[in-house]
Amino acid sequence: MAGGLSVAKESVADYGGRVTSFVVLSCMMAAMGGVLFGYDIGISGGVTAMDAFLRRFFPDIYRRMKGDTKISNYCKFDSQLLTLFTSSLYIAGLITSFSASFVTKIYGRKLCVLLSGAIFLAGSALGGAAQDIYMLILGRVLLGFGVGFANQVESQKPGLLSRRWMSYPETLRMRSTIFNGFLLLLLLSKAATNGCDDTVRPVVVSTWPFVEAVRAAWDAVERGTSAVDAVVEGCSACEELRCDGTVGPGGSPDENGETTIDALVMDGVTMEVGAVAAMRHVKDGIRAARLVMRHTEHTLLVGDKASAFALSMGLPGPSNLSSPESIAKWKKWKANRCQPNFWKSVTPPDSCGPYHPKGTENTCGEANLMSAIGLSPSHVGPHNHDTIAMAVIDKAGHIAVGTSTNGATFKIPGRVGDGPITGSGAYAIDEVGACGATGDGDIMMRFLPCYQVVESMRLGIEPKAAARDAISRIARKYPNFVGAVFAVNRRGIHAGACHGWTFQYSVRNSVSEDVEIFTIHP
Ligand code: SD4
Repeated sequence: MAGGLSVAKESVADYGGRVTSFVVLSCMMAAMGGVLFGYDIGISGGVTAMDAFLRRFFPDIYRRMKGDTKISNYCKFDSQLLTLFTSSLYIAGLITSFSASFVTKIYGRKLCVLLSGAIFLAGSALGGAAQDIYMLILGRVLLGFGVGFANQVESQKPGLLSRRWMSYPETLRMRSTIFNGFLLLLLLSKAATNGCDDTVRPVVVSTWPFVEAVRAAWDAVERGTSAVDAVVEGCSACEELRCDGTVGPGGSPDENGETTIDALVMDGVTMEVGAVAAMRHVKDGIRAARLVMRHTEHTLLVGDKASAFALSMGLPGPSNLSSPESIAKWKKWKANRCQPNFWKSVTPPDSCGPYHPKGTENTCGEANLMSAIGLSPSHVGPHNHDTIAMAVIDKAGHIAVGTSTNGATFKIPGRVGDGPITGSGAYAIDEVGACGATGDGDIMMRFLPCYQVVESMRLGIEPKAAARDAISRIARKYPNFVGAVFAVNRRGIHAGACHGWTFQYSVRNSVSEDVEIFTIHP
């Protein structure tokens, strides 16, 4: 790039003038042209790290980037096409610069400047309208031609040009004009880039490959439904489908063979939460949670009282939540002397209960205890489960989360997992983003991992680092725990982290054609 303050002797002689402030300013403006290159380096680097760009033009790299946390970034971006995209501008600029001086000498400066400007604009237009990567590359090649040519035109000796085409002051004015124009374009494009909002919305994110549940939420949010209602639609679909037998009725029998349900819904705008825990005889966990949120001042209702509330508010039931599979599973477990189970430091250590703290006598059988506190042993209730935790960002940008699960298999009756615990099973704040969790809820709820994730994102930490941080806080204290979280920020950027198992989460958004599954390794 031409520029600087030196004026060739012969030029000064031709002009017979002085180094005026106009000359100095013109040269400074010329020097600013160099910013174009620096800017482009920044732009192409930044663009190739943008989710929306990669999803559209390099879906394979995008999948590698999101899906496999074990592979180094160098390998994820290992693409000759991506390298060609980045370097095409510089190669074109280099090649053009070899010939620009000669062409300018023959055809004149004005024509060449106009031509290079036109080529540059054509390159910009092509890049803006690009439908595929080849149009993008061609656009960048044209940009390179334009910049390379214009720079060399500028570096023609002013004296030589002035002798042939214009007076020296005119060449200076022209130089100034060119670079003012360059600078203006630069500022405009920079402003446009800054203003460029790569927010993706609506977005649905869910734990595990619960594809139908995500589709149900997506259909709802696409119709214009609120984030809260879309979350309820999505989790409810999972309950009905019993998502791979892991959510809703028919799974995770407790020690009595009964399935109970934990569920939560949270509105990231108002921070209202409704949740039910250890709910019996009602299969609509997430709808019961929404009823708690909408029609009570409470946050969490539990057990039989949660069931009574849900039934009184019109949800169907009472139902037997057991399934033939959950009963068979439970019988097998009983036949295996109730092993494994969730007891510790009790006697008997390796057979069915009743259990007592180690070192104390068995003074009261289970049946006696139950009748003493006025309860009958639970009916067999089926259900095995995992957790669906789901986040939705709706068209208005509002965020909601929900969970539904039938907890841990062979749990001690009365146990509540992390699913209905705000900040543990899920959490959302409109201005920041959301998180959903799955895994060993007994341990995870001690750390409120989703609260941690969202608060980290509030401090500016990217979703991936926030998710990893929350998981590693748990792993430091419980190296053998099994669990995972997903994080999604308000712009729709998502990530996952896990420990002790391979985790998958599902995403549907406005730039994907269907639900995408992302795999995260511990
Ligand atoms: C729970 N977190 O109740 C649930 C279970 C789960 O994958 O998510 N399993 O502890």
